[in-house]
Amino acid sequence: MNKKWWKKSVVYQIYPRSFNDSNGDGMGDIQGIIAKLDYLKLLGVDVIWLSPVYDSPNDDNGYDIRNYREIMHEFGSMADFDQMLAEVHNRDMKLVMDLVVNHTSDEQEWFVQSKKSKENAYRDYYIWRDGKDGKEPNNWGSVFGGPAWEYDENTKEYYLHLFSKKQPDLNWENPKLRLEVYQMMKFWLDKGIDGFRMDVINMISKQPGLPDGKLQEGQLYGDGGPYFINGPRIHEFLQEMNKEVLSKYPIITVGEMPGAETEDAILYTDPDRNEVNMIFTFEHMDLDSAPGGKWNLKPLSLVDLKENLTKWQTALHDKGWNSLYWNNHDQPRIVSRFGDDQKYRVESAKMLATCLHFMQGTPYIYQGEEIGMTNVKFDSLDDYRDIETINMYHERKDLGYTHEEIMNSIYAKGRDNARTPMQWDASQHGGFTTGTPWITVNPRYKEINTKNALEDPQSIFYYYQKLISLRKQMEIIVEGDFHLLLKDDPALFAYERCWKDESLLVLCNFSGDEVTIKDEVEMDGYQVILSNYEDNKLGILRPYEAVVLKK
Ligand code: TEU
Ligand code: CA
Repeated sequence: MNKKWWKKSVVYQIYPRSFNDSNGDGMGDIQGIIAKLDYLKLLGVDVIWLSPVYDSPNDDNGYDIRNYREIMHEFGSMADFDQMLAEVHNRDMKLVMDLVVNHTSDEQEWFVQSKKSKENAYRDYYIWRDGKDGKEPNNWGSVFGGPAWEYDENTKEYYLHLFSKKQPDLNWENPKLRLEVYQMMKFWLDKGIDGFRMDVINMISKQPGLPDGKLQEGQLYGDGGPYFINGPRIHEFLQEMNKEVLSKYPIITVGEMPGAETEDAILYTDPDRNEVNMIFTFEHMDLDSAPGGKWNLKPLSLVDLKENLTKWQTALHDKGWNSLYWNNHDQPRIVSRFGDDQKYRVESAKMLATCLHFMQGTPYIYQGEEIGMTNVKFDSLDDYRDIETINMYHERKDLGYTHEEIMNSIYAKGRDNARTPMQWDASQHGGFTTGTPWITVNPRYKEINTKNALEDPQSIFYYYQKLISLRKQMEIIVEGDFHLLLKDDPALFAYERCWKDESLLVLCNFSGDEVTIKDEVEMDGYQVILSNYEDNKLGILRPYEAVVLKK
C-alpha cells in the first residue's frame, strides 16, 4: 500500500449524537450511521472520523471518557461497532476514531482509584497538588470557565482540569499511564480501525512546576497556555507513541493542536520525525475574534485570512502536511460565518468549498457542510446544550453583560451551531429522529436537507462530490505549490497552484458584490474546469462566484 494514501484522502467527520437516530430515542447512534454509509460513499469520501463513541457520562458529549474499551450505550453495543467497522470496510472506506487522552472522565476507574488516597496506585495517573495559601495551586483558568483546579475534600489536594471539572487531566510524566494509553490504542487498532484523531494532543506535556500564567488586566485567570501548549516533552511523548504503537499499523493520524504555529507543525508532521501525519491548526478560526477570546466578535478581514492560509500553505510545502477545514463540532457553520446563509447560501457554500479544496492538505468535511447547513438562533438558553456555552452565559451574566449581548456571541460562535441534528428530509425533525431530538433541529430543515440536495443536480452536495473526485484525478491538487495573487484585494481570494508544467488558477469572490479581476491575473491559455455559476464572464466575478481554471 502507498504509505502516503492519506494525502489523497478526503475525510468526513461524524458527530454521532447528531447524525442519525435509528431507534427513536432522540439521539444519533451507530445503527443510524450504518444506515447512511451509502450516502457517504455516494459523496465520495474515503475516510470517516467519528467523534467519541466510548462510554461516557456526557458532561462534554463524549470528550469525557468513562471507559475506553466500551461503546456508549446510547449509541449501541460493541457488536454494533464491529458491524459498522466491517460495513465501512466493505465499502472501501476507512474509519478513524477520536483519541481523548489529555484527560478522562472523573468517573473513569483510574480517577475513581486516584481519588481514594494519596497512596493509591493510580494517584499519579492524574495531576494532584497542594493548595497555595488556601487557594488553587496556580492561577490557570479552565477552557470552560472557572479555575483549572478542583479541590478534593477527602485527600485535601487539588486536581488539574484544563476543561470541565469532570475532565481531570492525565499525568503524562508517569510512564505507567503512558503504557496504559498505548495498550488501549492497540486494542482499537487490532480491531482494524484505520487511525486516530487526537484530541488536544499538544497539551499533554505540562511544564514541571506548573508556574502561574500571565494575568492580563480585567481577566480572572492567568494564561497557562505557555506552560502546557507544545510543552517540554511533547515531541518525546509523540515519538514514543509512534514507536510503540502508530508505526506498527498502516494508519492515518491527525493531532488537534490549538496554539501550534507553523514551526511547531513542521516538527509534528515532518515524516522523518515519526510523530503524526498532520495536525488541525486553529489560527484561521481565530481571525474573527477580538482580544479576550472567541466570544468577543470581530468581522473577518479577508486579507488576514489570505495571509494566514498562505503562510500555512507555503511553510509546510515539502516539509510537513496539514489538514484543511472550515468546520467541525466546535466551530460555527462556515456558510453563516464567512459566507452568506441567506440570498447566496448555495453560491457561497460552493465558493468556500472551492477555496479550501484546491489547497494542499487533507480536506475534512463536517456533517451537514455538504448540504450547506447554517447556524441557529434559539431564543432561550434552555435550548442550548453545550457546557462551554452554558458556563460562558452565566459567567458573562455575572460580569454584567446583557442577555442580548451574550446571545449574539452564542449565535455567532456557539458550538451548538454545529451540533443541531443532521437534516435528512423535510419530515418532522428533519428525518433525524421519530422521537424528541436531544437538541432542537435547525428550523430551516424543510429547505435544507439531503433529500432536496440529492434531487437537485446543482446542489452543494454534488459540487462537493465533484471537488472530491477532482482531487482523486488531479495530482496537482495534492502535490502542487501555492502562490497567493492579489494579496491586498479585500474581496477576492485568488491563488495559483503549480506542478510540473501544469497550473491551476483558483478565483473566489468572498463578497456579495460583483468584482472585476485586475489585469495582473494572467488568464491566457487557461480553461475553466469548475465554477459555481452556470456560465462565466471571465474578468468579472459575480457575488460569491468561484472559478477554477487550468493550463
Ligand atoms: O477541543 C479542544 C479545544 O481547544 C476546544 O476547547 C476549543 O478551544 C473550543 O471548543 C472552542 O470553543 C477538543 C474537542 O474538539 C472539544 O469538543 C472538547 O470539548 C475539548 O477538546 C475537550 O476534550
Ligand atoms: Ca438512538
